[in-house]
Amino acid sequence: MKAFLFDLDGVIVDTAHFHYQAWRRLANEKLGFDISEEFNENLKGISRTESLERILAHGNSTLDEATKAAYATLKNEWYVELINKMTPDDILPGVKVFLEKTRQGGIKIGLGSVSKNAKPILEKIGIVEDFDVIIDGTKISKGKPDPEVFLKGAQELQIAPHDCAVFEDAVAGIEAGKRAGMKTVGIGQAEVLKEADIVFPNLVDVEIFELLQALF
Ligand code: B16
Ligand code: MG
Repeated sequence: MKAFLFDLDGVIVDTAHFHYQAWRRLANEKLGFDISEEFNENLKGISRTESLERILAHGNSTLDEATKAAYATLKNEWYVELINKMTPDDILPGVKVFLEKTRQGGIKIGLGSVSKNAKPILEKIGIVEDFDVIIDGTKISKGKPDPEVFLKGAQELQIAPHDCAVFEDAVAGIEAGKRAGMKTVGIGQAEVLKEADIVFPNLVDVEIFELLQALF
């Protein structure tokens, strides 16, 4: 195993809650319906435009393309207001230590996120320097479950996909990792992330050697 590729939202930080707040505000103020936290699960790892499509379908609503673009921009403005308040305290438990162990183990570190806000978030939480490569929504044309985001990460690191492991909290992200031909580590609930090679509730106390043994 030569590289670990990390998803951002749900693995490094919990921005899913901010995405939910901003989408909910849009649904309430502009679309005239509500979305539940349970429905928000369907938006994890899904691109901004596809998320809006899913919300509209959920509320049996349709909009013209110009309005969709305006609403996606508005949601992002509200989302950016929320992430601007993030600090290093927002890094999820176990992440910093796990990144250090990864580095010490001689394994490269990459980010594979479909978010166009990924880099500013890493800067806000002070860990942008920990990444050898950052692939985000500005560098890809297809969101998860398409494998593009992880294949680009491997390519930029010049490491073969089968020598990479993907860390993901979303079903769409695990599928993307598998389609890329990589090992997959689920972060969350095993009942949800059924397709992952192994699942941990979070990165607290995860040991590299034991993880690699479990994967092979
Ligand atoms: P943005 P990830 C994803 O990040 C989120 O899980 C998803 O909810 C969001 O819609 C997507 O980024 C796009 O984000 O609007 O900031 O470009 O899980 O791939 O790190
Ligand atoms: Mg995620």
